[in-house]
Amino acid sequence: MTPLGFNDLPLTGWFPGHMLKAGRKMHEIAPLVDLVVELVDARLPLASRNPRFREFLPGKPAMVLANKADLADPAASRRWQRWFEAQGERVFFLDARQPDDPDRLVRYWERVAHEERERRGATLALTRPVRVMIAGVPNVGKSTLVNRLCAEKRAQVGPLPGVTRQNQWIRLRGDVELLDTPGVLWPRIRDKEHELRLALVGSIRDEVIGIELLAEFLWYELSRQPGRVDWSLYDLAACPEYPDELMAAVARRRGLLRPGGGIDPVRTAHALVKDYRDLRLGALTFEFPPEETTPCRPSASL
Ligand SMILES: Nc1nc2c(ncn2[C@@H]2O[C@H](COP(=O)(O)OP(=O)(O)OP(=O)(O)O)[C@@H](O)[C@H]2O)c(=O)[nH]1
Ligand SMILES: [Mg+2]
Repeated sequence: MTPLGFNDLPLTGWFPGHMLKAGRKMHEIAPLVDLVVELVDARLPLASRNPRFREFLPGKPAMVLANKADLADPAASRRWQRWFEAQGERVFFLDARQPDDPDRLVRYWERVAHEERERRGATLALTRPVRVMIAGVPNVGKSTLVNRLCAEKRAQVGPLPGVTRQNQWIRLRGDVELLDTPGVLWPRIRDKEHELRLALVGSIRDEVIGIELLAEFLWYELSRQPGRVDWSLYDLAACPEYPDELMAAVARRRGLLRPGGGIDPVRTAHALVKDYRDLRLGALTFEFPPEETTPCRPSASL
């Protein structure tokens, strides 16, 4: 009998009611917006892309911002940049907490919105503010970006998915309005590994998955690119062959051994996941570009 793999486990089907409502609202509001900016997680640039956004928002000019680039492997991000460009998509990698040149981003959005107006035959400049919808899966950094681009902090931010519950328009200086939207997943995730990756990057709550399973999956991901991980954190020279060995090393290092030598499995799992999220194990990307495809149209430069 072959051992069970992660994909043999059932999906949780986590799709809280507020996401259904938020998706409908995005669809309703789409006619009012000039441009859709979709935030994805730089560590999972395709797997964190909600395929339904393009159905909700057909025909809208769009750009992809791959956020949390500080947590991703820079070489992998460069490969992704080339891949998106080859698809003719506008993409920009950033750390929303400190974007390099926020004004440049806003000026670029204005330009795209005006070009779109011209393309549709409008001869006059926009007579109302440029409206930009910020969309993306939960916890990807939408509200953080909105706050960075806005002089005063307006949008609520937090480390768990599901912080923003309603659409909120925020006026920037100049003539741009941003719409911060709640994070929206889609009802049918591809498979268990996909769901677990979304959980690792924080788009699905840990308790929905179970912290011990999440920690075991993290070991699996670390074992797939052992050369990029800082194993010295747990006094290890290399990736342990089995997840239990990693857990034992984490428990030893974090003082989570029980009298008699056993480990506290739940606290150890939390410690490992937290070390990863706090960037103590290294900057890692969990998804790599599919095979190179033929370019279809050139992407606009920022
Ligand atoms: N390291 C890192 N952390 C970030 C970045 N952007 C946002 N964060 C953090 O990610 C967490 C989620 O940020 P939010 O802005 O609340 O995310 P959101 O997409 O609005 O989340 P929901 O409203 O729940 O959908 C917060 O703890 C932020 O500080 C980034 O570029 N790098
Ligand atoms: Mg938010």
